[in-house]
Parts: sequence; C-alpha cells; structure tokens
Amino acid sequence: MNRKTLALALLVLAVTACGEKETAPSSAVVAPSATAAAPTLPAATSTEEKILNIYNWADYISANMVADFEKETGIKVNYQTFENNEGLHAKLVAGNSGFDLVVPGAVFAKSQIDGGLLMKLDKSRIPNLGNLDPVIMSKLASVDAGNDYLVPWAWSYTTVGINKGKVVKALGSTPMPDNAWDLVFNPTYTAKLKSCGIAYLDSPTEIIPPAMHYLGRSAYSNAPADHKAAGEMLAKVRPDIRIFTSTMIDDLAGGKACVALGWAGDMNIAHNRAIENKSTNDIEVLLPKTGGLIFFDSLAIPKDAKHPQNAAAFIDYFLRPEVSASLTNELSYATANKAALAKVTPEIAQNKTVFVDAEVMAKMVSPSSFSNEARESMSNVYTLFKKSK
Ligand code: SPD
Repeated sequence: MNRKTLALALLVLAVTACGEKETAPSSAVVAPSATAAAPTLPAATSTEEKILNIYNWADYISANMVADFEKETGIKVNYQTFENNEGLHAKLVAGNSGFDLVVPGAVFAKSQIDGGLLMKLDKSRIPNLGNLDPVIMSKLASVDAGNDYLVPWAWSYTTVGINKGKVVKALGSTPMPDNAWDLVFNPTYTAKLKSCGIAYLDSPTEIIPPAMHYLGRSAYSNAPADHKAAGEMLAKVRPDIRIFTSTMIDDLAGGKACVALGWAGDMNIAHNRAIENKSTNDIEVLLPKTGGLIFFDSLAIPKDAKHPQNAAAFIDYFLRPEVSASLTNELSYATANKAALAKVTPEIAQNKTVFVDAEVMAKMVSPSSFSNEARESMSNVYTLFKKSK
C-alpha cells in the first residue's frame, strides 16, 4: 500500500464518525450509486443558458480549472469567493443566492441537506462520480445518505502553522512546547509570540472547536457549557491575537504573522509562496501531539440554482483525474478522487503534512456536525471573545 492509498484508508477511519450524532438509516450507507450502471449524459447536453455561478472559498481552485472548462464547454463561469462557512450558510438560508455551485464544509452540509437548502445531484449527468473512492463515499453517506447531494472537493485539517525563525527568536529561552496548540492557546507562549504576530481564522466554528479540543472536551460538543469554557480560555489569550482573517496565506508568507491557527493546506501554500518570493520566512505546518481537526469541503448545488445542468457539467469535469489532481498539486489540499491519486506529484504525495502518516492520522479529530442551537451558542461566545480586548 503506497502512502496516498494508506492516507485514504486512514481518512476513511477518521470520517467514520462524521455526522455520527445524526445517524443515517443503515440502508443509506451504501457504495455510491454512481458506480451502478446508469444512463449518462455528456456535459454538452445542457439545455440551459451558458452561465455557471460558482461560490467557493478563497485560494481553493487550480489556476486553469475555470478557463479550461469555459473553453471546452462555452459555459461562462462567474466565480466568487466567501470567507467562512457561516457566510455561505447565511446566503443559502436566505435563498435566491444566485449561485449554482457552492462548497460547504461537511460540518455545515448535514444541516443544509436536512434543511432542504441543497438540490439532489442528477447523477446521470456526472459519470465521473465513479472516480471517487467508494469506501470514503460510503462512509460520507452518514452525512449525506446515498451520496445524493455532496461531491468531495478537498480535505485537510485545522492546525497550527509557524514561521520557524521568528517563533524561535520570539520565544527566546523558552523551548518549543510539546503540544503545538500551546502556541495559540497558552498565554505563556502567546504573550511572547504577540510581538511577531498571531493570526486566527475569523469564524466561530473554526476557533471554538479546536479550543474545546485543547481543553480536552469534544471538539464538536453541542453543550453551551463547553462553548463557555472555550470562551473563558480564549479570553486569556485575546490581548495577544493581532490578526483575524480567512486568508492568512500572505500574512504568513509575508512575515506579518509568525503563528497561525488555520488550515494545513493554506499553510503549505504560504510555505511555497515564501519560497517563490525568495523571502527568508520559513513556514512550517505543525502536527499537534493531540491531533488536528480533519475537515471536508464538498461541491453542492443550492436548491434554487438556475443552472443545475451546468453545475453538473462542472462537477463531472472536476472529477476527471487530471483536474482533481491539479487542485492537490497546486494547492496542497488532498483529494478524495481515487483515480486522481496516480497523477499527484511525488513532491505532494510524499509531503507528510498533506498525506499524513498513520500515527498522525490516528490522533486527528474526525469531523462531525453541530446543531443550529450550538452554532448560535458558539457564535455568541466568539463575538464576545473577539470584541473583548
Ligand atoms: N483556502 C481555502 C480553504 C478552505 C478550507 N475550508 C475549511 C473548512 C474547515 N472547517
């Protein structure tokens, strides 16, 4: 078993608990139906006007993906980005977003499916669904029964990243902690690191879960008492946090932040950007000894999308091995497209912060979903935390 296959197998173990609080009927946990024989329609059969409106996270698509799709299909893509799951969720709840394709995190997708905010995929238009790893897809059916709504875009994990030289200098005689989460949650460290810049993701559901995990509580607890405890702990480091952002790549690469609580994929992009810019900033993704938080982001079609056939055409195009692999190769986010693994470059395939090894994966926290009430409670705690200084 090579590293990529092993990483996928381990990821399957990690996502087994995904959405476990709201268990799907066992009959729904099946291999993706795309593997069953079904009549397929080529993308060109779309009868819609040639427009596709995509709403994705920033820095989350390979350079030529949209242009190549437009050239091949004649479909004009309007591409916009959002900053966090909360922003996307609010647009979907409000309705009439104007978007045909969105990329929610698994943590929000379950409630979006249950709330009727997404449209079922027309699988006859997406023959390349068969390229997805069937084992992963059968496990993801616990979030999306029958794999009817979601197509994995990429996965990675929330963790701590550093600018090594600056952190070592700022810590002085204090050695690096045993647990990397200390660098962003323990005032002993944050007080020293504030001079070189600490950056946090700007979203309640990005910060409260790792904070609860650091406290030894469930990262996906729905209990307000756990959110409150996270808020109390966060209040102690609040004066030391300089940057709140959803795009910390340039802050890290350019040296404005020396420590970040963010996504491993973006940290690897920052690492590469610093090298491209010939800077001395040495960005490193840390693997906390208590584990990072795994996440999945998936393509989905809003229930009121005006161009669902064009959306299906884009999904099918994305699922071509070389197209999925281009995302992983250019952006260091892992793919769930099994057929794409052979096209992942050796440099990325061997990067242990992208395809983490068995020991590290075993410690990672599996994704799960929050209740609406829990999201509200976390949002209140987060707002208080951010504005108190
Ligand atoms: N550069 C964009 C990365 C998108 C990450 N999505 C993360 C969701 C985690 N909860």
